[in-house]
Amino acid sequence: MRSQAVLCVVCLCLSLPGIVHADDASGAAARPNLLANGGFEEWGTLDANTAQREDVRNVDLVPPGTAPVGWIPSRELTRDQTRTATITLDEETKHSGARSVRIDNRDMKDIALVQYSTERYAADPDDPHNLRPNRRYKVRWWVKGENVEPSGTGPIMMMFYQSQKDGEWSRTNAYERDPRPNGTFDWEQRQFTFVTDEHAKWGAFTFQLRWTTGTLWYDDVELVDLGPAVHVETY
Ligand SMILES: [Ca+2]
Repeated sequence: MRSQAVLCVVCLCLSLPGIVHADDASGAAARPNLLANGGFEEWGTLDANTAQREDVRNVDLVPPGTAPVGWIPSRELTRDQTRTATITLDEETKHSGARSVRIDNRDMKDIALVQYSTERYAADPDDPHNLRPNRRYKVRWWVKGENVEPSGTGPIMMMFYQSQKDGEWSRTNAYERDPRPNGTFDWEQRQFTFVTDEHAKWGAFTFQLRWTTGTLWYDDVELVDLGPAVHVETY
């Protein structure tokens, strides 16, 4: 009886269209990655405008003056402007390909690495990297840690998307869920999903060591469009 009951449950799950999760490993793997250089294989010199930003200059970059293409390093500004955080091209520790990005933080100031889905506030309607309205997205990535010591919110992947309605912009945040990375651990994949509203235009994706010391490596970051969002109305 018990095996029959289990079989029936399995059949029920397989027969319900709503139960077929398009965001499982096989489904998501077939979808294009909307983030550029998620494998951190391409590195280049920062453009002059970005390199001059004070929050960017506050990060030690290895090799000097370079960053993963498409990503912007940023360091919380401090009164003493002491550089105690490093973003490094790592060719020894990587999840796939030849490279990863390594972030070291030696005090409680924030350090971040951010990618915008498209040119901010200048979204071209035809830009395939724009976030589209009323869609369900998944962001996932691989991370490895060494001596990660959170104090507060811990290291996170944070994204936000911007919506524009009647000329006004509004921001919606989504975060990696607990438990967040802690201690020393080997490569693991983490992920979350989010749904855009009807006015969504573009988004930003940020790895951030917030009130946290230690070393984190990131690789194979993906953003995939899982399809139309399903809105449920209650009467
Ligand atoms: Ca890589």
